[in-house]
Amino acid sequence: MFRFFKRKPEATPAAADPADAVTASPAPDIALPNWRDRLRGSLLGRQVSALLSSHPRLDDDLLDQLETSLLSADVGVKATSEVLDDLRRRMQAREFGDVPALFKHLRRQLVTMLRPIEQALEIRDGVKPYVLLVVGVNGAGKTTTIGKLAKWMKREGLDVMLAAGDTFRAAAVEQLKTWGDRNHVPVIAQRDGADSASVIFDAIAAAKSRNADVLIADTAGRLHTQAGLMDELAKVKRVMGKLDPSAPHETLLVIDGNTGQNALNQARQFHQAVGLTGLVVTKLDGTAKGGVVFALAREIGVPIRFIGVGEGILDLRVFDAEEFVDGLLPEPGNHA
Ligand SMILES: Nc1nc2c(ncn2[C@@H]2O[C@H](COP(=O)(O)OP(=O)(O)OP(=O)(O)O)[C@@H](O)[C@H]2O)c(=O)[nH]1
Ligand SMILES: [Mg+2]
Repeated sequence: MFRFFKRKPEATPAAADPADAVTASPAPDIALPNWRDRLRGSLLGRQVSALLSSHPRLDDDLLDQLETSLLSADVGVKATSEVLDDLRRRMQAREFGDVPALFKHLRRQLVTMLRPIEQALEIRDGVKPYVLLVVGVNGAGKTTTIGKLAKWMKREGLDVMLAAGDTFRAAAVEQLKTWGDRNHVPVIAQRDGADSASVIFDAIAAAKSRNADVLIADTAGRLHTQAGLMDELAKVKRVMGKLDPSAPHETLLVIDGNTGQNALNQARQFHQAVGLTGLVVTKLDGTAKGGVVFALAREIGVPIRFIGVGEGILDLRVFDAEEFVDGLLPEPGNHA
């Protein structure tokens, strides 16, 4: 009855199709050889791992430095103080024999914090088309994420269509069409400057008549503080509901992992405006700090469906709490 978009990583990459040639990494349902390295390169990963190897003694100084690392990597005050209070208490009770034991516990704490928001996207079989509305601030990675998702869904055997709901930025329609071409999926678009709600309405109608499984709607980037533009999103949702009262079935907020604590404000405002059902945190590769995922888990509570770990069509991972912490902070003794 349900289709879960979560798979165990497989050992062997599947045969590449020509579109894959543009990226260096294998598909999201396959273990990326380097995606953990990309996470580990984050500020949180680097600082905490360095602390582990440089600080031999269990003392207050270690905890102070850990606290600074967590805060500077965007873990946020709430999540950081919870972690530190617990570690301090356990250290005083002499629960840890050495520094690696403390770090092992830290990893467990972090996984526990992320567990509640680890919920894979489900595409219900009986719902056709299953409509995803993708929203977020400018440049967060919405259109790229849609391209990656379309790729993935196609691999799962789903019939996918895209709606070019970003009618604001001149090149936006072309950008989505490029992703459509690479994935061999149709893109429903109108002229520049058309009304976003009407494009998406037409696209749902087209997806219904073609009996498509999934429709993913792109939208223009907007600041969460721009009330008029946030109202426009609410209108998009209302108009979608006219064709299918249960649509959108998933409202995804795409957040740039480098946004810092502002990510919390974005999530709150978008949630209030359109009722989010899932998050995608992008750009966790490269220079990301990495900690914002914990702040989102602790303070927003909306499931993180996917993480983006690169610009390529295949650089998307289903969010998995254990896998994420593993990637970020390799187990003591497991430092590559
Ligand atoms: N490194 C990295 N770059 C990413 C990732 N996701 C997206 N990008 C890049 O971020 C930039 C913006 O991506 P878009 O997909 O155009 O962002 P958008 O939210 O659609 O932007 P607007 O439509 O202008 O609001 C592009 O250069 C993407 O290649 C990611 O996971 N990692
Ligand atoms: Mg875009």
